[in-house]
Amino acid sequence: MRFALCAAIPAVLCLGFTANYDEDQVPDYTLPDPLVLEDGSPVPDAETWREKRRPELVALFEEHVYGRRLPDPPHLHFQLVDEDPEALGGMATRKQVVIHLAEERDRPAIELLLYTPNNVEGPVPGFIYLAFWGNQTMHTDPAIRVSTRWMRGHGTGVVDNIATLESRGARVENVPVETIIQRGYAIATYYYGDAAPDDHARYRREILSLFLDEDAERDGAHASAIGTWAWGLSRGLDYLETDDAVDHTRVAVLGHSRLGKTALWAGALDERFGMVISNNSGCGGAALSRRRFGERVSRINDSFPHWFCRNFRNYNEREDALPVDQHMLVALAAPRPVYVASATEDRWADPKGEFLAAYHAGPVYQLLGEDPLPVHEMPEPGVAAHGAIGYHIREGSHAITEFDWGMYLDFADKHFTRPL
Ligand code: GTR
Repeated sequence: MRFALCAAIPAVLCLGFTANYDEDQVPDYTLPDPLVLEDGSPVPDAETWREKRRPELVALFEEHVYGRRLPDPPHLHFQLVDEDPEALGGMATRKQVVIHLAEERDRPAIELLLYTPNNVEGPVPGFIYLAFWGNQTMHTDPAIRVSTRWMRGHGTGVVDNIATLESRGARVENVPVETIIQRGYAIATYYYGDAAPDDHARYRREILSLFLDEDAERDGAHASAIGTWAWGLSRGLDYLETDDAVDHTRVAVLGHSRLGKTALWAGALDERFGMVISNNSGCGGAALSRRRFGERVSRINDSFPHWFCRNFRNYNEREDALPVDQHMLVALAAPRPVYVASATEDRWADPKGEFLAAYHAGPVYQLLGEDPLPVHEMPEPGVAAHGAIGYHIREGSHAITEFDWGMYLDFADKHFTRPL
């Protein structure tokens, strides 16, 4: 899926913004060192990383990029609204669970769809994935509840910002459910708009209505939409912790594009996720901001002012002043396996910047005794580079494809089958 017209054309004026796609025009930059504390002293060992540097970095990302994390929910109640032990022709068990977050209120609530394989002894490892236009777009299974939430207008089968029955299966290419099940994994999804509508005027209407008032943005580090979508992923994991079919210690959090940014932030905040996967996440996700290639901080803040906190706007045209860069976000997954994936035509997301963020997270992994990326240069398209940090670049455009999932399943096989 592509939202950015700017991405389609080499260098184009978009909302008065010209993207750079020329590697020679990438400025010189110095990345902040993930292994140097704010007071200038080095991080010599795993304990200093864990006790001092990691919390420092989380706080810096909260203050300057994604906004402060939300507190635990005031109320949490799981309502199983559907269960079919013979779903997908008998290969899987389907459950749909409404995660209630407020007492005596229907909303806010998150609707989780879960398939678990029937032919494998549980509990099984799995993936939790954010859906763009409702769980019903992920598969043609007619029992999937159709989202009734507000959604952005350009999805197939979305009329007047509401999903219609036409949207069933409209995004089947995003998640190869049968393949995932056949390989012995569970797959859970929720519609990100359950947590926060993806619209500046509306994003506070669901979960944030529990925590923020209308003046919230006076606080430069107010909770953002990305932070709220990430919080919702953690509530999904709260449910998975209660489901015996799933091994909740081996759940990979995975998202594409804006939801790839979200997956990285969710994995940074919530260390219960056993693996973190970012697909084509670009600016504000895996791509290094300081490269100023493709989409930039100023452009993303102008186009999507609710995605990040207000303080992030202080770095429009001033990327070098950021106290962090995105390799540090990748490093916050450590020592858990983390994966960054790019696509050759997705220059808006800066594939090289995504690769370099994965690469420069390496020293943190090494400090913690884990393998960094096994390569020093970007691999050829289609070739896997899988240490505890994984990377691939695939031929093609901005999307999550069966090929990407094949790589993620291989990576999960490699890491989730290791003795814990
Ligand atoms: C674009 C945005 C990107 C990316 C993408 C998406 O419009 O500029 O940062 O997140 O949307 O989410 O598909």
